[in-house]
Amino acid sequence: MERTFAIIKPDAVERNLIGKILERIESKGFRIAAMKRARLTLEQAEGFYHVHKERPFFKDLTTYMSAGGPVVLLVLEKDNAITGWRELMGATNPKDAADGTIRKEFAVDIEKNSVHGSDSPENAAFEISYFFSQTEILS
Ligand code: DGI
Repeated sequence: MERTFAIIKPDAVERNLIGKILERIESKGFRIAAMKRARLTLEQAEGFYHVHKERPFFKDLTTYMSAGGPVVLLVLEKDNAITGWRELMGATNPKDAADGTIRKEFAVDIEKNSVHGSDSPENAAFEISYFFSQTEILS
């Protein structure tokens, strides 16, 4: 059993898509091990996306993820959860996302792309501990 970290981003929360996205997650066999709503501060968003700090879109991304509205933070569990959640999310740019993926169905554009998912075991461990304490995660 593997854990990954997911965010339902401001664009999806604002459009009342939390339930539809959770339904997709659960129907693919993921267990929701932890979940909370939050409004990120700019500092939290900058720390979370620190690997992108030299990228041209860093300021827009962190501003969007903080000032854009509340998000839903999730820990998901399943065999091969990291890869499985990346597959269900689809490509970063919804124009490139495969049919049947969450981003293909719901994302607005490359920035407002509705969901986040960890891309490696190291990043999953960092991202889960960035937002959740051990006592908040129930297998
Ligand atoms: O892991 P992903 O979310 O699929 O993609 P990533 O880790 O390469 O980038 C993180 C987020 O940064 C992505 O979900 C949206 C944003 N982003 C990535 N590339 C671009 C971008 N935003 C803009 N505006 N332009 C980009 O080229």
